[in-house]
Amino acid sequence: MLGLTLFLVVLFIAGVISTQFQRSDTSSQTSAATIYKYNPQVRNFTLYVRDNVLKMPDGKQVYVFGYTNDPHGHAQVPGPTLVVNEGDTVNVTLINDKDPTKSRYFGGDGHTIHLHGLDLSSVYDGDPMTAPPRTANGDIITTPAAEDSGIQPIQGAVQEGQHFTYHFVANYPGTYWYHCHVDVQEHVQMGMYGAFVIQPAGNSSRAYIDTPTFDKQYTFVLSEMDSVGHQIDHDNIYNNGPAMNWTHYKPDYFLLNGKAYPDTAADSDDSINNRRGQTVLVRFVNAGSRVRVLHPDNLRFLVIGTDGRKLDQPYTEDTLQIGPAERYDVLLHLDQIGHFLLHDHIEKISTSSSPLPDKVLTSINVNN
Ligand SMILES: [Cu+2]
Repeated sequence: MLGLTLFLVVLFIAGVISTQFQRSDTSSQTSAATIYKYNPQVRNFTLYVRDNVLKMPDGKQVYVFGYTNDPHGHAQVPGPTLVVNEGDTVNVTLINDKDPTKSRYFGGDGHTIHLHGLDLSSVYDGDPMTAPPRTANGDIITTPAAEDSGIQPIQGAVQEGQHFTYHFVANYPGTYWYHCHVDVQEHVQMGMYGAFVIQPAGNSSRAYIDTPTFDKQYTFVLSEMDSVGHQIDHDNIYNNGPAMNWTHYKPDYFLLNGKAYPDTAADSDDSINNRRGQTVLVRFVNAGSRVRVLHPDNLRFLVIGTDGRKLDQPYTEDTLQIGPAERYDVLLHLDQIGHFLLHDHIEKISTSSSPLPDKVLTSINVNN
């Protein structure tokens, strides 16, 4: 009799718990819908072009030019990560007030911003070959009558003294990137790139509205640099030396967010430092021109999105291949305490100056 009573009590408790789980599920669905009611904002960004000298861990100095949001600062490599929410109206203004490609020998190349993956019209696509004519204020000339009215149309790159605003609505959550589209091989290699992130409307703890939540997110922009090529390019612009032949590009520094290991490990934005049980989102952007094959020691990537779109079927991988210009959104569940390293498994990818070809990009530290 006692056994039967206990059995009935257990059944009753199980029933209550299961009802509560169902209620909890229902309420979480309701709150997700509530959160989704987000009032889109207008987001304005301004980027300038400047130069800089990056210091590598071995002391080598590499000349770069790239974007910055600080008119009084140096180039940031990568450029600032621009973050908006789904549905936002976005204006990105490029002000070319001090072109680092202009010198006593050259008039300057000019620059643009190509928003890779956002599929904008040719007006805002940043390709100087296809951009329609515009006025000195950056207004697009749409009718022949405007040209007849004496306005001198401007085409191609945004030259020194000019500015242009790229305008669009952020339609799809995901990870994108931007880069200059003038003399692409040279300008991108010299540092003109950055990440562009669209978060799902009203939900900054998920990469997409219905993918698992994360505790912290990281944006890891991968690139490489040919330090000799950068010096040749600098000497070409400023000393009228021979031009760099970029088909001879031979990178000797492999970077994550513009830094080589171990400098990445010393920065909390460029290395993963979290507690056991937490989940982190990593948005990988390959802004370089080499395929990368990444492996996080003792951990597995859950790939949930790529190239600005959610995957219908997420998949698990312990080795992730990322081609040039590709982006991958991955979740890493940190289920064991320890110090792990994020490696590249391609043999040639090692910083030439390091004593051993360890191919490490950054560290992952999981604490209690
Ligand atoms: Cu440029």
